[in-house]
Amino acid sequence: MAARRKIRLIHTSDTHLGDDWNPAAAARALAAVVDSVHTLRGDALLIAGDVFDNARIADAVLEFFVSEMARAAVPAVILPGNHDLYDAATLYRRHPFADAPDNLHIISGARGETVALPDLTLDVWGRAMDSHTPAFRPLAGMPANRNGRWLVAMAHGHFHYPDDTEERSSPIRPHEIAAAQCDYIALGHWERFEDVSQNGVTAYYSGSPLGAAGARGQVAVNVVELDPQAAIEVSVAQAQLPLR
Ligand SMILES: [Mn+2]
Repeated sequence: MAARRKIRLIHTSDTHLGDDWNPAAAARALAAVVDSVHTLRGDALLIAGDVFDNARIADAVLEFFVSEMARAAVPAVILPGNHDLYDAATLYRRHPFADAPDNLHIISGARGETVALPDLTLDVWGRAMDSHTPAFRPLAGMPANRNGRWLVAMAHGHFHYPDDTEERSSPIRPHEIAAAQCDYIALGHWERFEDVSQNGVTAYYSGSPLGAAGARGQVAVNVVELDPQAAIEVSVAQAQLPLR
């Protein structure tokens, strides 16, 4: 059984690159997130869906993203969301991704896929969204075995509070978080930072880099510390960083 290392993850979501309203702002925010990986000495970057705003975006946006992931240098794990579905027409199979650097990992399995990062003693699991419907359950089928490594799940969907009776697409239920056999759940789909941990299972929305920031001219990311020696093995803090 591999000894788990102390590692630090940078978690964000909903960067919406190529959005029609303010594409320059979205690009600057992504660049600031990549800067944060260096500034905060992150060991890996997780982007939990809606990386891109829509499937019509230009190749130049995809090329920008791929080059930023290369600049991140650490492993970057990407989970498709409802704005950037992994379906038959997915943008993730367009040609800019053919030249993607080795550190870029795109979860593409709609029934669940694990990205193994043995150098970090880390497995990252997620289900790539192929359709945004009530039947798509982002946490269904999470593996229970941890083979001694950290297990982090990524999920893009709507958390239903216990008193929330509305039926929404890509639902995430409290009992599913409570029953999860993982160390952290990196959530995306909401613009705001939110702690939705249940029964000792740590689960947070990061919010979008700009939407979760406390002030103009800043971005916010989640900093996830995984430390096997600490009294609390998993801790999450929000870091605010300047836009360039
Ligand atoms: Mn979404």
